[in-house]
Amino acid sequence: MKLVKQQTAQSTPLKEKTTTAMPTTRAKDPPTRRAFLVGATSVVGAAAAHVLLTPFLGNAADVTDDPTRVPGAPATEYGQRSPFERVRRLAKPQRSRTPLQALHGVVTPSALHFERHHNGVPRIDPSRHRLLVHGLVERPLIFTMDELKRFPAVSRLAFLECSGNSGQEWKGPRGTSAQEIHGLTSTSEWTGVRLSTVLGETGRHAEATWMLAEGSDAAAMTRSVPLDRILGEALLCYAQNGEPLRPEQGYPLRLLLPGWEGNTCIKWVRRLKLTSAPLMTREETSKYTDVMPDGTARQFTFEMEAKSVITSPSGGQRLPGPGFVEIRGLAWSGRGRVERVDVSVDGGKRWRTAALQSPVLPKCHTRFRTAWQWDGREAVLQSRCTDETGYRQPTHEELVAVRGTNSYYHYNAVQSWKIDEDGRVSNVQV
Ligand SMILES: Nc1nc2c(c(=O)[nH]1)N[C@H]1C(S)=C(S)[C@@H](COP(=O)(O)O)O[C@H]1N2
Ligand SMILES: [Mo]
Repeated sequence: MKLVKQQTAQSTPLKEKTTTAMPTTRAKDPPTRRAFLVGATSVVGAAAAHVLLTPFLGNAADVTDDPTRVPGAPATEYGQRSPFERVRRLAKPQRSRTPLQALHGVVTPSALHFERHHNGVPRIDPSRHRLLVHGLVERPLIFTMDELKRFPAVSRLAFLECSGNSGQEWKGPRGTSAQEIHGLTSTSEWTGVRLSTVLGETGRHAEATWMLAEGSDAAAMTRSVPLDRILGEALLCYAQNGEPLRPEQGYPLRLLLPGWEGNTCIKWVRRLKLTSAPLMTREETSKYTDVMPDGTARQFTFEMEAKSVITSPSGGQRLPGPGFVEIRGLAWSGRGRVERVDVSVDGGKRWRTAALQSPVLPKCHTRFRTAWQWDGREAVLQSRCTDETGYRQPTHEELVAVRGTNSYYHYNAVQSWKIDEDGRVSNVQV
């Protein structure tokens, strides 16, 4: 096949200064810090030698009783959080989970975005990364990252959820915390070029109805997606929350199909092939299909349906005592906006409508809150999301009635948190 190098209006592609070097320059730049630390009265002698070896903000023990009496830390090149904050992902080699119960608002800090990879996070030099677009196109093309960044860009907030999220709950209340059960979903602001813009360059044959996307990780993960259903919103992203994608999220380039199961959002994407039919790869046959009660399998179940979870109070937490509690949580739908979230404190007998934090964006985590006076007695907290299509999040019983328990993916039932008289919160199914 003849590959034509991509050329746009001007022949010299815009050059950007590469910023691939790790920000390790602080180690070679001690004078400012030394001057500062010598001036700090509490840091002298042997302690100073120790402190000079660690970034100032990285050591909670260095905190003084009265911060108004010592100069503060100098400016830094790349920030880090307070040493008092310890919230972390729950990480296993092939996945890590977002600590939903510890977050505020709707944006997931990039360092806490969940990860799912089938064979590790590759290290990719963006200057050598290429995207090949071929198959049923008029002009097969290869794009560099600079060329992709030169196209008109778009940014949007969107959640990304693994279809295996909460999957252990099919078999009963298995997980303990919101993070452990539901932590394979996160929200970022994503920036990139529309897939439709790129396909505008390559052209497309009339029979090109599907697209295969392939990653350049050791798993070389592939998925087929129906082209006309994704073209309106599909993005080839190179940025997340204002900076380049994290390696875990697909640096330097990933496909993002807002609202669709995470596995279709191929990371480290190197190849797009337009085809006339799905290619029936492993990830759409042996994996990512849903076995129904009669033993047949649903295939190509792309949309993540409406779901919600109360993140506070949630499993593993403990209420300090009776009185005011703000019930807080997240709701989302792969089919559009969250229309309403109802909350129950009596296991689903009575419901009240929670307040939604604006803006309520389509295919994006939405924060809900409602006030509650806990009387100190046992209670079961639930939230139930209704999306703009009118779809209402099912109870566990309703979901199992339709899907049986042969499935692993696409579990979106109402989460129940039981509060004991001593304030302890645990995972139950009612
Ligand atoms: N190339 C490649 N893309 C991939 C994967 C992978 O293993 N390799 N995992 C997929 C799965 S199963 C999910 S849920 C999402 C996870 O995206 P994240 O790690 O940015 O949260 O990436 C998808 N894209
Ligand atoms: Mo996934």
